[in-house]
Amino acid sequence: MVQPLRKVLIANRGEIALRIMRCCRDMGIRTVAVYSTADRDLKHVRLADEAVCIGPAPSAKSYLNIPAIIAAAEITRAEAIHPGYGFLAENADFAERVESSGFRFIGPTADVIRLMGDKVSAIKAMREAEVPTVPGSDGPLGDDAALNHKLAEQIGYPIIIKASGGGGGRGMRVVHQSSELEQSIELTRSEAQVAFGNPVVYMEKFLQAPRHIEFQVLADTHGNAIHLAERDCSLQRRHQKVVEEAPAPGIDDETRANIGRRCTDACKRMGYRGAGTFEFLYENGAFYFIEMNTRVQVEHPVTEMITGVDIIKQQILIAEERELAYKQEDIEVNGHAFECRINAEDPDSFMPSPGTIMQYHPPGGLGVRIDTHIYNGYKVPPHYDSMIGKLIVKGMTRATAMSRMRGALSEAYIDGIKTNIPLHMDIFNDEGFIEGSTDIHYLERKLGLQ
Ligand code: MV4
Repeated sequence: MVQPLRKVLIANRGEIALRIMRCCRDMGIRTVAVYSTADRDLKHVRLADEAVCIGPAPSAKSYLNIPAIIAAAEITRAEAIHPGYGFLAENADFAERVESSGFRFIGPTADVIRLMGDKVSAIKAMREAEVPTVPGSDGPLGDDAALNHKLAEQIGYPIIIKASGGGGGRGMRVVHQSSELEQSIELTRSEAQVAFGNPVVYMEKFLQAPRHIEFQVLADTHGNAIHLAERDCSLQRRHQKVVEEAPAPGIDDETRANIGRRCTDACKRMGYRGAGTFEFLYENGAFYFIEMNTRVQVEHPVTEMITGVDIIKQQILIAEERELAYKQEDIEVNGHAFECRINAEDPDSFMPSPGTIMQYHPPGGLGVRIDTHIYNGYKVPPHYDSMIGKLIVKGMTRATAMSRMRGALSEAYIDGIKTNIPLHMDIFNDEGFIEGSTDIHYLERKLGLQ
């Protein structure tokens, strides 16, 4: 049964809230913005049909305040809630309370979010679907030291101990030799108990210089699933992505079709609903699944630029229980896209640089897209993530997209706050990056040398 949505509440802030608001407007859906007292002047708050203040500046009292968000949906008679990314986007309890309060959660069901949030159960689900995973413990580690040693020898050092409740770089420890094994397991376990309230840990072979490649999927409530090819997100610092691109350099059509098919099969098996991302490490020509994200991601625009598919619109259509209008054969990769995350930060120290934007001159032209909520006079608050927007470019080839990004970066002008635009300039003039020969440690290595 198709359930057309007439009003959507956007449970987020900043550029993604504006991105969702614009999409709803395109679709003729009314929007409700929710905002903290620090965010009264956000662009989407001014443009939304309705806006509700949900609490003070600290996220814990506003954007993470589940009762306040559900109350805002009730008083405005919204029909669905879009969580964006971050905040409550992968909180299974939130998804559950949204739906038990009579609203549609624009994302997967709570049980699938929970299944993917637990890394041990996510990996188990992937093995069952024949998605390639990292050689490892195939489940939680027990307390039998001899057994753990045997397992580590079989896998081969170095290995990595990861918390099942972790993810995104939290709760992991590399072990180089057997003399460190028992202590490392115990340390990771106790840290995991404190950080996630879950002492379960597992073991994987530690891949020393992989790339981070992820597949974008869409799955509807009728058992259809497609993939929108992959992104390379290897350029990162302290687990924060800095530049992303699509498609990933050097991945051929056959490999893409093979891994993409395994991802869509996995979606069908687990009853996945909505947009999702399968994260892989890629080393020596092989893919190894590590985690799944059950939300729209910051870097979704690079995929939109090369496929022409509006991912936010697809999320909403899927929430309306419509059948996907695309078959896998309809999806073509065209050209190449890059995204630079623009942060309000010192380009040398990486310290946040909140404050008032005195002048903003955005770049433009063919193949240039800017997703940002900033404007002249906008005051970047100190309370939230320092990302203030994304500069996305598309070109026919990787090289033309790259020179277009250089041009756009040189045209961009933001005065009043510091930004990482100079860092992006350096990256787009880096020989190794231009060649496409990076790995997940490349940027940190480069920065260490400077
Ligand atoms: C790994 C790994 C090497 N081998 N797993 C870090 C974030 C989390 N998503 C998983 N992470 C890693 N898991 C194995 N078996 C290296 C990392 C890793 C990493 C992964 C993706 C992007 C950036 C990274 C930076 C450091 C370590």
